[in-house]
Amino acid sequence: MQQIETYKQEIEQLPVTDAKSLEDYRIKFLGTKGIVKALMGEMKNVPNDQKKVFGQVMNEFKQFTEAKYEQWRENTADGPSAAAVGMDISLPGDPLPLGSRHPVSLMRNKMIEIFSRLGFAVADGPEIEDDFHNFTALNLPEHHPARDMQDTFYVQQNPDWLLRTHTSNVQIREMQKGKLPLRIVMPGRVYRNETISARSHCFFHQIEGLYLDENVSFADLKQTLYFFVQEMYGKNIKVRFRPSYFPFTEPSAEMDIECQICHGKGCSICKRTGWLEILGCGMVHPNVLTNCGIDPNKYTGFAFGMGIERPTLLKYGINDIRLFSENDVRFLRQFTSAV
Ligand code: 2NL
Repeated sequence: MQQIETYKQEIEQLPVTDAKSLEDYRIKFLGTKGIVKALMGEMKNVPNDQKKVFGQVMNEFKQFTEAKYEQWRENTADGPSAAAVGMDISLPGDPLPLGSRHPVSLMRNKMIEIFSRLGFAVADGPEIEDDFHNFTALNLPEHHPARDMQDTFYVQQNPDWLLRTHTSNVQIREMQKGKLPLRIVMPGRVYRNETISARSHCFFHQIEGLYLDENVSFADLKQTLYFFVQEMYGKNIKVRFRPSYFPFTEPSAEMDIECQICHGKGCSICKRTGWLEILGCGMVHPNVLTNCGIDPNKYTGFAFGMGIERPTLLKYGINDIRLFSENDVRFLRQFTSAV
C-alpha cells in the first residue's frame, strides 16, 4: 500500500504531453505486464483479514491510473497515428454540402453594404417591444389606427408589450443613449397582423436609416437616397419624390423609381403608372427628438424606411412572398450561387 502511494505521486509528476510519453505511461502502468496487473497479482500474498482493504485501495488505484490515461489522451493533440487505426488519409474527404444565403438576406446585405459605404453603422434591437418605443416616442397619438389590435400583435402576459411593427424602436433606443451624431441603419424583422397572401405576410423585413447631426438637411436626405438607388439599380435610374405623411417625420416623402419591368411605359407590376414606390422618408419630427431627450433646436436629421421582401421578389422574379418563410429547400437551393 506504501508502494501504491509512491506510484500515485510518481504519476502526478509525469510530464505526459505527447503521444510517445502517453504510450510509455500506458505500457508501464496499464499494459499486460504493467504495474496495475502486477499489483493485482499480489492479492494472493495478502493475508485474508487484509484482503478487503487492499482490494479497495487497489481498485481505487486502477481507476486513478485509467482516468489519468483518458485525461491525457484527450489533451494530447496527436492521438494514435492514422495508420495505426487503419485510416488512409490520402483519400479525398467527404464533401461538405454548402448551404445558401436566403434571398432576403442577400438583399439585406446588399442594402447594408451600400449604406456602410456612406458611413452608416448597423444597429439592432428587440423584436418584442413596449408601447413607448414602438409608438409613443414616434409621435403616434394614443388613438392612431396603427395602434389598433387589428395591425399589432400584443403579448398576452402584459398589455404594454407587443411585436414591433417597424424597426424604428431601434432608432429610439439609439437616440435615448444620447451619443450624437448618429448615422445608422436598422435591418430586422417586423410583425403586422395582416391577412397572409401572395403579396403580404404577417411578418416581414425592413431596413430603416437615421442620420442625426447639426445642420442635416432635406438635400442630404435626397442625395443619400439617390446614391442608394443608383448603387442598387444602376447609375441611369430615374427617381421621383412625392409628398407624403408619417407621424414621425415632417416634411415626409415617398421615393419612387422608374418601373424596372416596363421601364416607365406602364405595366401590371407598376399598376400602369410607370413608377414603383420603394421607400418612405422625411425629416425627423421635432417631437420625436424631444421624446428621446434630444434638443430639436440644435439637432436635425432625416430618416427613411423600406421593406426588403418586395424588391427581393422583383429582383429574382418570385411571385409569392410566402415562399420566403416556407423553408422549402427546392426554393432555397436556387440561391446557392446568387450574390
Ligand atoms: C415606410 C416608411 C419610414 C421612418 C420610417 C423614422 C424613425 C424614427 C424617426 C423618424 Cl425613430 N422616422 N423612420 C421615417 C419615414 C419613413 O418608413 O414606408 N417603411 C416601409
